[in-house]
Formats: sequence, structure tokens, C-alpha cells
Amino acid sequence: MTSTFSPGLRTLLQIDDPRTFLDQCWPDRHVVVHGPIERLTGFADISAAEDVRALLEHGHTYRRVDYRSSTQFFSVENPSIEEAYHLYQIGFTLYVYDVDSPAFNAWKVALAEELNLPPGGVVMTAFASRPGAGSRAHFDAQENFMVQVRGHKRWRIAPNKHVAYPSDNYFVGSEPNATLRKQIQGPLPQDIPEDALTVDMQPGSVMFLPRGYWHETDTVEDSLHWVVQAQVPIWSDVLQFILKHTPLMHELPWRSPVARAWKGTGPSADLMRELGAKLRELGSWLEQANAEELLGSAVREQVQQEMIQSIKAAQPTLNPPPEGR
Ligand SMILES: O=C(O)CCC(=O)C(=O)O
Ligand SMILES: [Fe+2]
Repeated sequence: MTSTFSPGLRTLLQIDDPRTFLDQCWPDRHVVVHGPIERLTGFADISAAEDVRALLEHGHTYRRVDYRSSTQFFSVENPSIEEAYHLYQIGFTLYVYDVDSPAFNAWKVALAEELNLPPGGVVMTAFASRPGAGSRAHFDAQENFMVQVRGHKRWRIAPNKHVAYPSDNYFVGSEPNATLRKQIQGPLPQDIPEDALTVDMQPGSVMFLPRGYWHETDTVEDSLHWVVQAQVPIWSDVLQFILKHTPLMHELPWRSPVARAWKGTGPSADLMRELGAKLRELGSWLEQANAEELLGSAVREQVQQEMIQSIKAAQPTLNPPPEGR
């Protein structure tokens, strides 16, 4: 009997019904499953699984190589393909963001739908590393599924009791940035929490790591894993999106210049005085706003803009030549 390829949570997490995961774990509890690599069609058979050089030849939006030891850390951003491959071979960790491969299309569509994300809300990123390479304890500000396709990587993971749903990534030993400083309650630890769990990722293993979970890694055998990044919006994204698109922000009072905005080292008294009135105006407008209508028209506008952009990109002849040429 031939098995049919069915991309999505069922296959990824080896469950009969995606609701088991969505109701019991998503987006807060980690999950680890070990299963046959053959089910991961696309992840496993993209030529990169055996050949890291081929991975670099795939279209992608960003690449970087990181060197980490107990005393040093540095990154080379957007190296040439040759340089990236060479550095990977001598022990740097290769990070290739947003890899574009037809092999992923069906996965991206299925996962975005099951996770209730807008189209394009799933991004595929690869990490390749040689034995001994690893990452010190850190957290990332996204929901990630780690998909191991080659070799053995040992992870230590722990829920984050220091800051729930951080909006930025953080590595132990560094200074938290201004965003994180607003979100943390107390000092951040100098190491992975003691109660961290060890997870051995082998080809076919998949781990869901919630936003903010602490993790550190150690490459035991030449390793390649994919990070299926779910771009889950946070509430403040939704509000900023609405404000960006709402017609209100294009009305005269909001598009008019702040004529005397600054005095000496800070915002002027004029600005401060008027800002209070503006915020109250915004508050009463928000109170009366119809949420569904606002979001609906913002989404329609965004979709329309994206369609125009993609049509323009596909048909460069439609773009008029720059003035004066
Ligand atoms: O494998 C590594 O070195 C780091 C992996 C990691 O932190 C991640 O995938 O989020
Ligand atoms: Fe990470």
C-alpha cells in the first residue's frame, strides 16, 4: 500500500487529530515526538539534508554564521556562499533564514491554516552545525517547531519563569535590551534553569517550543534542523496594524505636522499639552469603533496592496521607467 503525503500537524506531530495539540498544548506547552524521518517529505528530501552546500543555493532572505564557545561569540552576517560554507565546515553554525523551496509549499499552506495564521505566516529556517558547536542558553520570541532531519543534537529546554511571552530574543550573559527591560520582573539568570529537560533530537524528531522557552544546544553529530517558525501576532501588533490602516489616521487632525515638537532636550510643552487631547480623542474614537469593521477593512487593504506588489514584481514591464530616463 502506498502512503499518501499529508502535510500538517497530524504528520508533523504524529497525532490523529490536530485538535489534540491545539487544545492541550498550543501555544504554551512544549511537545517532543520521535518518529520516522520518511513522514517529513520536503524537510528530509530537500537536497540540503545530505548536502549543506546545496542548502545555501536555495533562495533565502538572510544568512549568517555564528561562532560560539564558552568565552567567545561572534557572527558573520550575509557572508558569500563560499565563505558561509567554509565557516560552517570549520565549526561555525550556519543559519539560513526563510528558505524558499517548492518542497515546503504544501507544508506552509497546511500549517498556516491549522494554526490559524494568515497566508505566509509560516517561515522555514535551517540550522546546520558540526559536532561540538552549540548555542548557549537563550530564548526566542516566537512559537517554533524544531524538525531534526540529520544527525543528533542535544537540547536542554525549560519553561520561562522569568518573563512570560517576551517580545525579543535574549542570550544569557548579555544585557537585556530596552524592550525586555520593560517586560522582566527581576534579574535574568546566568545559565539555563536547573530543572531544564534534556531532549535528544534525532532524524525524524520534532519539538514544539513555545514562545520564550529557555533552550541551549549541543551538536553531538553533524546536524541539520529546520525551524518552522509560526509568526503568531501579539495583541499590540493587531492594534498597530489597525492604526496603520484606519482612515482616521489620514484625516486632517492626524496628518497635520507637529509644528513645534521639540524644545532643548525633550518634547515641547506644546506637544505634551496637545498630545493629551489627541489621546483622549483617540480613546473616544476607539470606544465607538466597530472592531470587526476596522479590522476587516484593514485586512482587505493590506491584501489588496500585497496583490498589487506581487503583480508588479511578476511583470516588471508594468513599472514605468524612472523619471528622466
Ligand atoms: O542549534 C543551534 O545552535 C541553535 C538552535 C536554536 O536556538 C533554535 O533553533 O532556536
Ligand atoms: Fe533558539
